[in-house]
Amino acid sequence: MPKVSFYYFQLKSLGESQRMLLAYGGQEFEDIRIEFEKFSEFKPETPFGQLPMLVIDGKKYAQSSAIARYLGRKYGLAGKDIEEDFEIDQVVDFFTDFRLSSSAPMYEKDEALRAKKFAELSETKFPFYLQKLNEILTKNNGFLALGRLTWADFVFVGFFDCLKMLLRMPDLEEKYPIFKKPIEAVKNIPKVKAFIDSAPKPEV
Ligand SMILES: N[C@@H](CCC(=O)N[C@@H](CS)C(=O)NCC(=O)O)C(=O)O
Repeated sequence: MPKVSFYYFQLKSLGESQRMLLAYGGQEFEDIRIEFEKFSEFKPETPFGQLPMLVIDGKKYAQSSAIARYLGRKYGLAGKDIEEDFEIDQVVDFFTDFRLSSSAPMYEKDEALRAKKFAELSETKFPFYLQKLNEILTKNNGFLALGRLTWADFVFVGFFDCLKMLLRMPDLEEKYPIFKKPIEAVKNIPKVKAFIDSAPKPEV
């Protein structure tokens, strides 16, 4: 078995999907959580100056979606042909658009501007993304793509708590009950559940 280390912060956010995928694949890995205060020292050690980073037998890889896609392929959670992969990729890219839109206000330093941006997005963009996700999950039998479990579900589930915080919607899955389906599907896989139960539990 290769020696695998996964580096991220003490957050779920962009790193939890890959941790859960590694657990799903039965891959032993060092789960390294860098302290925010120490990251500036560590930054030059990463391929693009950011985390997450996956290290396999000393070789470094970055970009959360690329890592999740790689692990999904490795552990049988990808498409059966390139058209099916296309379907998974498009939904993950769509979810990335939503993720970036939801985090946009956070980068606004001025508090009044941050509130304004959040209010605008809440009116113009978030309802569209949420409705579309609801449609996608309904069409796919409670999964993100292909009507079955794929690595896209891990991406969604890994970021979900962060999404709720960014949207300021702690009851998101009550408003959209079908969102519970991929969460239950992923978190109840025995190897994933064992990882979650034993891992640190950051809120988002
Ligand atoms: N496109 C990258 C974005 C990664 C990213 O934004 N990482 C943040 C944490 S969530 C980070 O490393 N921030 C520290 C910094 O940029 O200095 C990915 O998907 O992996």
